[in-house]
Amino acid sequence: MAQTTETAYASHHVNTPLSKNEHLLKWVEKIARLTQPARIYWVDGSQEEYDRLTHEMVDAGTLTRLNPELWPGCFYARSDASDVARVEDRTFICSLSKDSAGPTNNWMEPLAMRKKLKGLFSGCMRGRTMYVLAFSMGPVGSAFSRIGVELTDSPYVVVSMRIMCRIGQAVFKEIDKGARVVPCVHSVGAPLEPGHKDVPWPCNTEKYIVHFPETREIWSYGSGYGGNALLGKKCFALRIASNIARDEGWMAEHMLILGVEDPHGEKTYVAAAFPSACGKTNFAMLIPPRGFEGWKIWTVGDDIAWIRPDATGQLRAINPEAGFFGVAPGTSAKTNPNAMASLSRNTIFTNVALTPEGGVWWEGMTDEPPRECRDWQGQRWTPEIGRLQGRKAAHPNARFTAPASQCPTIDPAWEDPSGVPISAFIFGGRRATTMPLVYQAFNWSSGVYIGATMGSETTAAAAGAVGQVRRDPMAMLPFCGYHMGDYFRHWIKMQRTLSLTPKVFHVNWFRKDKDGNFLWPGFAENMRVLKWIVDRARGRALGKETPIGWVPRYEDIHWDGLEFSREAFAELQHFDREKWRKEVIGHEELFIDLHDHLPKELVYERELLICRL
Ligand code: SAT
Ligand code: MN
Repeated sequence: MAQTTETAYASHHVNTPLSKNEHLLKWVEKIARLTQPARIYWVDGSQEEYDRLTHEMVDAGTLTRLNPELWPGCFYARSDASDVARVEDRTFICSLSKDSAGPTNNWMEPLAMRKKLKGLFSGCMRGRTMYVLAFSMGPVGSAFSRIGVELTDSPYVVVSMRIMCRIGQAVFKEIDKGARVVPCVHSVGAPLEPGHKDVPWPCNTEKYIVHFPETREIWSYGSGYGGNALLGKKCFALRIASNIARDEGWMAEHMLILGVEDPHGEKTYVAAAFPSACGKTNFAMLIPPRGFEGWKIWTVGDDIAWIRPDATGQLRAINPEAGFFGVAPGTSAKTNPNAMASLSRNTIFTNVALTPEGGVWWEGMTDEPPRECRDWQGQRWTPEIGRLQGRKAAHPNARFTAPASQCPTIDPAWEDPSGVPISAFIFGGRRATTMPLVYQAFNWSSGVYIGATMGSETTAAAAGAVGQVRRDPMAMLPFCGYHMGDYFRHWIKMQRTLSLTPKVFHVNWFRKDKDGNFLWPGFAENMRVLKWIVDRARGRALGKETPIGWVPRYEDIHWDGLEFSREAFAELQHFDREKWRKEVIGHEELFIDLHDHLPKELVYERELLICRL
């Protein structure tokens, strides 16, 4: 009987399909029969279409147009209070065997999950439009790039994806030429019954973010926010792409990419992995401080890197994205002027505060808060209310969605289809103790060990407790789409395909003294660390050997323009044997979980580290 109702159902086609690909057309029909949207619309990606969709969302109350004098082309959205971050405990890797997903991923047997999804998605788009959104991760036509089609009932997702990746006509053309497609189905899980009024941010308390790595499929239900819903980002470019990359011999990493240009015009590119909300965007857009006249940082990407060896064995990286989905709180003209310029127009803000002039504000944006505003939940907020009730105006995971092309330091090669050459990898976490400002791995396998055992304090980017140190290997704990032990093995193996091995570093901008004050000023001053890294990568700076790796001596850092004493530097770099013993025990806990897939190189590295301690 269910069969009859499904087949009897017909959605109204708003426009003619933009692709002739039979598989795609059939799949769209199939998902429409399952989800029963009122309308099907093929997204062409044009400006007119964007204008129309945003206009409709303003009418529906999902978006507020910001004051065009102050914020040209900008919109503001408030999410449901229950839908504000990625939901890691609702994220699943449904590989055929549980062992392929490994102990760090939630797993469910694929058939059982498909049954579950069938129930959830049955009729879930009723009353809504299903958008057929083709997107390319990476420049359209690049050999690096990969294509997906997201079927979604959220126009907010459509307009956000238009900023975050390449979408529409040009991508359908690639599909018609025969490009492989990763099918992605997304629903906010809130069917609209006839006569019912919609809410500004439809979503469902039940959430499922599901990946089928073998068949390269993504199904997302119940959330409209960020990485849960913009499926090109974490779901495709990291969880599914990490599987593709392992099979094809490349790497999909949670890394920013930047280029350092020295006063002679020589450019060195590095890729850096920090967990969500640990300053990747700030680092990627760094402006060199006083004392670094003639130096320049170029931004290639702020979140994801796809990296592969070229024909000569040199690693090259692209940024598969086309926009920044950055954390708003803490972003200011002081901390990140390039981000502020990037988000000054054509940007969608979510869960920041709305000022009476029709502008946006968030904690840390200005020294002086606005006298009055509406907070991220639409409540009246004043600095006094904030103080008395301990309420923030912006949600800590409030975001801006801004076109990368608007970044003043965007690298001229950021869309180069063959990517940029990578000379160094940097790993970093948010650590109050133990970890020095910077150290360099002895070699590739000790570098992989450092990345694999990385720890960081949790942030508001994921739902759950904030501020606890957890192991976050390569900043990929929430994003690796297969067994973490196999992922380490893949890292180890990558070196065999290279003629030039990138140098590996670990940084920590967040070390504190015993009174809880940060020991390092961070932000632009991180340039000093970056210069040492580049100099080391090019084999022209000295360092000192320690049990954990190579460290700069005080005189190896370029201090012009900053007063920073030898003593302060010594405290920042201090190697505390007791703390490191505890640290290594922390590594062991992760390794116990992964033991039967752990490459022996990492076991040996751990032994060597213990011997040196
Ligand atoms: O996953 S999101 O895209 O929502 C942001 C992040 O956690 O890095
Ligand atoms: Mn991220």
